[in-house]
Amino acid sequence: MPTQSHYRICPLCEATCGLRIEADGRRVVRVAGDDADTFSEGYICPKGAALAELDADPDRLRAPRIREGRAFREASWGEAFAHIDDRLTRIRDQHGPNSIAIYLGNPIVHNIALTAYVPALVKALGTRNVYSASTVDQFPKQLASALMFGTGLSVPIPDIDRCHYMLILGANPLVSNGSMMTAPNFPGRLRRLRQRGGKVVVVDPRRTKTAEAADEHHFIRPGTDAYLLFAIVHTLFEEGLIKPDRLEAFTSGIDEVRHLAMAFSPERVAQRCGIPADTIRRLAREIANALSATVYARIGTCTQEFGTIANWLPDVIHVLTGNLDREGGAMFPKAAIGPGNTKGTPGVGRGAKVGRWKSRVRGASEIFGELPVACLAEEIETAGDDQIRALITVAGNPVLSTPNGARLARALESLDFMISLDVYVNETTRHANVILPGPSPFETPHYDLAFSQLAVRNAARYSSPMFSKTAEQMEEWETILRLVGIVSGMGPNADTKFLDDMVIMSLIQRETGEEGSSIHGRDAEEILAALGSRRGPDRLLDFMLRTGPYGEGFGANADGLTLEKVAAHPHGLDLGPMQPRIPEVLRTKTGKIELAPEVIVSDVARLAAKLDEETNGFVLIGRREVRSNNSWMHNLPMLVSGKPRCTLQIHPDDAKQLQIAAGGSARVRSRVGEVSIPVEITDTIMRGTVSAPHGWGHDADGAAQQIARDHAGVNSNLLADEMCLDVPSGTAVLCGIPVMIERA
Ligand SMILES: Nc1nc2c(c(=O)[nH]1)N[C@H]1C(S)=C(S)[C@@H](COP(=O)(O)OP(=O)(O)OC[C@H]3O[C@@H](n4cnc5c(=O)[nH]c(N)nc54)[C@H](O)[C@@H]3O)O[C@H]1N2
Ligand SMILES: Nc1nc2c(c(=O)[nH]1)N[C@H]1C(S)=C(S)[C@@H](COP(=O)(O)OP(=O)(O)OC[C@H]3O[C@@H](n4cnc5c(=O)[nH]c(N)nc54)[C@H](O)[C@@H]3O)O[C@H]1N2
Ligand code: SF4
Ligand SMILES: [Mo]
Repeated sequence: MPTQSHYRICPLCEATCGLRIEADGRRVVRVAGDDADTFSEGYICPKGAALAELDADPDRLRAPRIREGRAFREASWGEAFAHIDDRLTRIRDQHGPNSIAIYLGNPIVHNIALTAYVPALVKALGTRNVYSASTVDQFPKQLASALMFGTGLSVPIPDIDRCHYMLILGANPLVSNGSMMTAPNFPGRLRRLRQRGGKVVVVDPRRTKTAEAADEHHFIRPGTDAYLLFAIVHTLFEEGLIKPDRLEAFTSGIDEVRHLAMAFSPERVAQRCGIPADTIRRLAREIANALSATVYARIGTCTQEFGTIANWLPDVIHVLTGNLDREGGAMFPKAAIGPGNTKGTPGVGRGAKVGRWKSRVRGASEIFGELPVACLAEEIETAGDDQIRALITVAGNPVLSTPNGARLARALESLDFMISLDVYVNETTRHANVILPGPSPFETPHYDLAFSQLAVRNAARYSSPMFSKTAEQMEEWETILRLVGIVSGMGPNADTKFLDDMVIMSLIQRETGEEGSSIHGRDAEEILAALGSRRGPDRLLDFMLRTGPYGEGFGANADGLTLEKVAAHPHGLDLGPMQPRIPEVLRTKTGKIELAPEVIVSDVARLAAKLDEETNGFVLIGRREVRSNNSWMHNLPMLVSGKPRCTLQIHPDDAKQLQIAAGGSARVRSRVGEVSIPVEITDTIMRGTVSAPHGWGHDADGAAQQIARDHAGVNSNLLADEMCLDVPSGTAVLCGIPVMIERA
């Protein structure tokens, strides 16, 4: 029988590759890159190809589970929601809204049902205990962007397709396929950059695959990027290389930055970073003199002690060298689904508000409505008003992905009640009382709401479901709305159609009330009627596309986009390269680029105080592997075959000194934990630094992923210290953890 081809966007990582999926009835026989995709050019990685195994995985949950003792039994949806209603309502009535916490995991942003509906659940909960993977990930970048440009998604993106110089710090896009920079086929784009005479420089404590494909690589001591970047800024001022050009009129704080940078000359920071002063000066000159240049800093620079400063300075450099908002530099995308920086009055806005409340136990600052996930365990453990008694996890595995996983696992055991929306029984969800699974990615619509706002090229791409879900399954937006019903006091069987209408109506009303919107002043009921019979995420997408910057505007612009138009392009609708957007893109209160925001400026003292700190002993950093996706795809045979990947990389000289031989194991200890892990001796890592990937440690009792258990590895986050944060963003320090190492 001939197979049928389906075209879909891969929902696994930020690259958003177009896939061609061959299916024989309900069975997927092959997943390949879609050569006709306007954005990804046929590129695919092994994880995309493994989607077929994910779809077929017998361990993937298809119906709810309720825990009885240590074991789970399958349950009907009705029973699961009745159980949740009974327990959750009681906890909320007795202890108030803050007693229920929610943790939001990474796949939410890759799943349109969750992206679009989780905010309604967070709002209905009305809790201050909101946690997410963002505080073990990108919040430093988003905080810096929000303070400088006015919204957390106003992130300048490397214009990799046109740039002539790229400095990459703390990222390995040849393996990770890029993050906070949606650039499918990154290897091809990097190759073309070099073919047109451009230069690529990588700064990383490891000589990564990206470093090997670059023109130049420099080892850097973990956690010291802020010093290096400040020294580059210092050099720009000292050597008269400042030329913000047209940006000057739109920027405030240049003098303050000059003043701050004085303390960080290349000569002063060289020792601390492990990079010679003349190299730092040369990098500064190269950036300033390149035809166009971009500085791209990612997770290795975020999850470190000075993450916010290290993610602010690249944009400072962009502004000072005239590379912000110019072709080939770092530019602002304009997504088809309207980001905050296309809403309201062009050029001015409300700016960023952070620190509106503090965590109860440690007093850590609120950021973007959340508290640092590193605080979660103590908020569960510590008695008192507003102690967390119940937790909802949505698409997350914080026991493996957040610091001091052992403490968090103990805390989860002590909860009165826990619900997990997840497709596996894993190291976290095994603690849940109820697990509510979502359908397979092949059974859901897809649109990259978040990543089209971070993409190196503007595009709109929609995938309709390939298969219908089975009767025993529930679409995740309906699951979320049932939970909204429960926490809103409507009981376990709330009418999801009614709640869905409320969700869309609140969006419509916000838009009709917004000056500058294409439907400003229109009647909300009329707009609702015009949306027709679609429901769920599809209706929200249609509405957001129509009111977005390319939208049809409900009659305002007949040629504009609707969901129907986008869906008619299964290989994607290209909307062209990024265009200059300053000043229109700005949403700061002053209408200026805030080059020296107070929140960041006040953190520079903390950085300066540690400049001369003694650095001896080992530090641990992370890494990603091509065949791995954080913690959750280790149950797929294609991805775990071959040699073990959960190893501790160590330099040959260090191994020799510790008398650890190839094939041996090391015992690694930190302030909070200890693990034994097989070593991999390699000169691709700098001396004094060791690296272990996160997301492993699949041998916990009760976790039901048979293949992952056979390739368990160890949880590197047993070593990460929950007390060490990048202070402004509340982001955990996962790179540069002090450790002691001995032969096991
Ligand atoms: N294959 C695969 N791809 C993925 C994922 C995955 O798990 N596997 N996860 C996805 C997710 S959620 C994300 S957020 C992205 C992340 O994407 P990337 O940011 O590209 O992440 P990594 O590949 O971990 O690269 C981080 C690099 O930082 C380096 N590093 C560590 N400490 C420091 C430091 O102090 N300074 C500097 N300069 N470098 C440092 C590490 O050696 C490493 O090479 O990847 C996504 N893509
Ligand atoms: N040491 C160290 N720790 C790190 C990092 C690091 O570099 N070093 N990186 C951090 C980063 S960048 C990230 S993003 C986090 C990730 O941290 P988390 O988001 O907490 O963990 P994931 O491993 O992504 O787990 C995702 C969960 O979602 C489930 N899932 C997948 N698809 C769906 C779906 O469609 N619906 C539902 N309901 N569930 C689904 C999976 O089964 C899995 O349990 O880890 C962080 N932790
Ligand atoms: S690079 Fe990312 S989006 Fe592309 S196929 Fe691999 S996992 Fe999917
Ligand atoms: Mo991430």
